Amino acid sequence: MLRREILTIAALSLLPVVAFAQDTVKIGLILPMTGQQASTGKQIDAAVKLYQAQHGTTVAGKKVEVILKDDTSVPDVTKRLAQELVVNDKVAVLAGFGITPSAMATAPIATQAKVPEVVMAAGTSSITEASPFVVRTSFTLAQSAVPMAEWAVKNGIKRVVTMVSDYGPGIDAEKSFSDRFKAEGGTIIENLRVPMRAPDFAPVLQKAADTKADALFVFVPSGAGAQFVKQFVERGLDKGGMKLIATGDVTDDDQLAGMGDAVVGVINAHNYSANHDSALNKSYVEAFRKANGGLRPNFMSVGGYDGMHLIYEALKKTGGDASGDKLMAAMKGLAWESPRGPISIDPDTRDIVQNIYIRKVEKKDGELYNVEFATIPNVKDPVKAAKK
Ligand code: VNL
Repeated sequence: MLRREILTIAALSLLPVVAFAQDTVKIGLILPMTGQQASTGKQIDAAVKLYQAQHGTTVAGKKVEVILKDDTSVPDVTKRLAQELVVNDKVAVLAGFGITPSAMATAPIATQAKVPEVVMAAGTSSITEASPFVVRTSFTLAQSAVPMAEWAVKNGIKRVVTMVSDYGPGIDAEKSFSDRFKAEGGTIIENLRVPMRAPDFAPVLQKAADTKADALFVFVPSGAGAQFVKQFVERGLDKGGMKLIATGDVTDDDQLAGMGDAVVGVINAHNYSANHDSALNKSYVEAFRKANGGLRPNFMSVGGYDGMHLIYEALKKTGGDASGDKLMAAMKGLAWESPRGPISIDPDTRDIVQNIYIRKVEKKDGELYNVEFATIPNVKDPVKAAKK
């Protein structure tokens, strides 16, 4: 073959690739699909797939393609994957992020590449401040911990010991709970922490028991709740008179059904329960279970589902223009009904505004659920609100 012919063939074969690239909006979805946070990856991946099955894969004339990568919840891996997705795959959006360190490691890439980073799981307040391209559809820990502290004070709990996972979201939960509890007249006896990776709760649980506090306030990340409850029960703490109160990460729908009767009556605060009473949530839970062998959706799943909704609605607003600046502008202020209730993106902080529910673990039709009994509407991240 002549050199010129080869070149022509090569050039022609490139054409459809170029056209395809322009008509396709790629989302790089980075999740922990294996390792300690695998349940979070599984829930979000399933929710993203459900969203596309229900809403189609074309928006504003563009095909939306999701590229899933497993970061095993190791932040250096998250960062490398984010770089590859931006440089090689030319993704228009980075999404997912099972834990705070992964979201943080990606923020400089989002800034440099001007690619929106949609945080669907991680909950440390400061993540949205790490880049103007970060937007969050999950939650912050202070959103749950502050209402939990207020409920505790109003319900006669006077002396509390806290126990959290020793990293970003745990430190936010500890501080926001303790500050509000003290401001309302309560006493914090001790702030205990456990390692985030492979935690053994036994030694801290012993310390907590020794304080003879009225209540133990706990945050552990999604996926660690069952192990915590097991050790809580093994130490006999469920019968010791010290109440257990928590953020809803502990009584996670993903694991709650297997936690046993020891958690019946546990009061906790959070943004989502599979038992949330709305028509939209009922159909969401049913569709999610049907598509995933009966799996119950948890709060991580709605972070993924709503993250997809945010991207789809932003693309509609820009008429399919997926440039980072335009997408970010379109995302600010969007409001919609989620399976968890009404939510919006705060245009000033790019963080989620949502209802927080006070719930009690109860048995319904033989299964454990977080049953909502009080609603604090439209909660903005209290950490950012306090800085203003
Ligand atoms: C984080 C926060 C992760 C809350 C969680 O589960 C959670 C985080 C994996 O920011 O790392 O329930």
